[in-house]
Amino acid sequence: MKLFKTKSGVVILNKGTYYLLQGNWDRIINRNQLYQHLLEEIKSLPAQDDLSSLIEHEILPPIGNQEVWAAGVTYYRSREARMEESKTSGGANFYDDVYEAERPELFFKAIAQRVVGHGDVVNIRRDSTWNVPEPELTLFINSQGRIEGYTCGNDMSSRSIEGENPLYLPQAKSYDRSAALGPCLHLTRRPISPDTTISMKIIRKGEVLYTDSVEISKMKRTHTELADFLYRECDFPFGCFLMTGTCLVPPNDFTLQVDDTIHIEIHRIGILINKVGVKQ
Ligand code: DO4
Ligand code: MG
Repeated sequence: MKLFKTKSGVVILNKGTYYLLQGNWDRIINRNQLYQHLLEEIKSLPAQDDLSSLIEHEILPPIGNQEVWAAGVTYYRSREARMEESKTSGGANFYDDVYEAERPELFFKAIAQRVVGHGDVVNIRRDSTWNVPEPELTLFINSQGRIEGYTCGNDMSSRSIEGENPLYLPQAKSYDRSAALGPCLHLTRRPISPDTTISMKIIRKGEVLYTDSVEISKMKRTHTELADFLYRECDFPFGCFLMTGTCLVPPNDFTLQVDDTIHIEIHRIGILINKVGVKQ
């Protein structure tokens, strides 16, 4: 089941049938057993004609008052890339240590105001020389700490700022339009399958400059382990989005440019497409 937040209400797509649900997004999504709950609720909603044009023209990021957090160095490829970029700063060992440690790296990524949705523009920083998208399976965890849904996430990152000094991580990661979520919130009866693939394509002037994909089973940690750590000492009254880390890192000579297009696809969830811009 997919939930699209739109300007006209929440479009639910279940087994090829569309429903339109009115109400507050935060209240709709913050329930235990959300998938089961909505399966019951749509029984009393009229099936609608094709609402794909509503999704196409009125889509919003699938977020309300939730915070967005992110996990780091959860895949070996990210550990490798971070160690490489930070070797001159002397920070390389931090990444090796956190990959092996019991406690994961979890960092605050964004409030909803800094998040964009499908079809919108993500920014690169004007004071950064090396910028990449990070395609990440993103969990929706409700206020009770239960993982209730999934979406595609882009953890836009400045590798030049992060590589200069690990203490600059918040500036490398968190700025206006530094996070994209969407296109929908995907709800499943059971936890997402480990053979789910994440793919990313970066297009410049019609040419595909980078394309790769990975299965989420390559991740070192489990989703519940990340969620449990995040909820240890934090309450999230509206629930929370948690990006689970990247495994896809373009080669070191690649940096994003304004007008590039980023496609992030997670099997069964959908495709999140964003153009790259810069603050005006
Ligand atoms: O430690 C730096 C950030 C790591 C990250 O964002 C990732 O692995 O996805
Ligand atoms: Mg990341």
